Amino acid sequence: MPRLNIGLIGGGFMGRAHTNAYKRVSDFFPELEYQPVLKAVCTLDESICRKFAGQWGYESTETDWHKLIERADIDAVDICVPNHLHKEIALEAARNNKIVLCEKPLALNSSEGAEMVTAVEKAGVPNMVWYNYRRIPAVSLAKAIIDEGKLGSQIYHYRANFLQDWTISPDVPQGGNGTWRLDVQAAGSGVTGDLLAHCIDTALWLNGSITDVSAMTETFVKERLHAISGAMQPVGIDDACAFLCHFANGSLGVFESTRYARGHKALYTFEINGRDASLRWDLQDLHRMEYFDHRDEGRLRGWRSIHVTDHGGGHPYMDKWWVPGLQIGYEHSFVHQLADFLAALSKKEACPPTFRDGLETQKVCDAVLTSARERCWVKVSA
Ligand code: SOE
Repeated sequence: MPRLNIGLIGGGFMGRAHTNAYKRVSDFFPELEYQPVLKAVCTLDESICRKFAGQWGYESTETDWHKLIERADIDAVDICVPNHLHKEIALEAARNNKIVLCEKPLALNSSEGAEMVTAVEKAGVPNMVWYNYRRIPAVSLAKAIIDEGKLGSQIYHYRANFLQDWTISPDVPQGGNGTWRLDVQAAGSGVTGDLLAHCIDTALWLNGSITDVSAMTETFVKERLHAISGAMQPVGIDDACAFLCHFANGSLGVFESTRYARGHKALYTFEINGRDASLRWDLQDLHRMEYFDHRDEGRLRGWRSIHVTDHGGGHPYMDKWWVPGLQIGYEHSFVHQLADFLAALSKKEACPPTFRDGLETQKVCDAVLTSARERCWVKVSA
């Protein structure tokens, strides 16, 4: 079985989620030709790096990502560091002919994203962005249902939310481990790039391209202590963002995201309404897809709650896990995405979302932020 030597850069939450996928994928997808090997992990702090390597089973450590990329025994570079480092690492990895896997969002903005697309495409290296929610079985099922045209000849509405509440306290610092998402230099934006990017990626996949947007953003806490500089600094990220949009298929979109919705930890929901049917999904009930079909007999017509765990019923990915009725979770979405990537690699095919797909999401994020700043409708750049 060919081995695929992984070099992971970053040892945080996403580093763990991806590593779990590398460890699990061959057990549950034994038919895959490529087997990931945890070759090296890289973080700046040597003791953290060693601890991570020991806990997760990486063979070696590096504290300089340039060195990791230059190593001849690394086949794939996985970028799990704050957003402002994605571009530089991806460009160097592509120059060194490595496969490049990048945590979302692809970049700080679409001009950086475009450079990254050029780099991987010029080098001809396989690439993918970790928009993992596509591979939750209920979301993949939604995609199949939509592609079969079951919602009807016209789609009217797409709405999505991603709500959290973890930054309400003004004592949460910006910058540093875990809180770099509040530092505009490291993150590029706030909820737009962190949370709405997920909603946008799923929406583009399920409902096609977005043509123009009208957005508003707010920064509720204006100053925060910076964990690295130790100084109070203005906050440059958006704490909340909502936008309206038009899709190319004629439907209307409404998106909302915030880290100030008290009581919500990670409420990601979407709903699509078509001429004949609607469907909706909720991350906190992630194994269910809700479906309403107006063509059902009137007396029995109503919302169905489909428990997406039955591979006999054709539910995506579920044949890989347990017996029908037993559910899986968040971490499995990464295993599925990796399995799809490895299968595509064997066939020498691209596995979406590629960097090019990630760039489309980035362009919508850019248009959203411009619209909020300029208080007007903005076209998404071609
Ligand atoms: C932020 O809290 C966060 O961890 C995002 O960065 C992830 O992409 C999202 O899946 C969950 O929330």
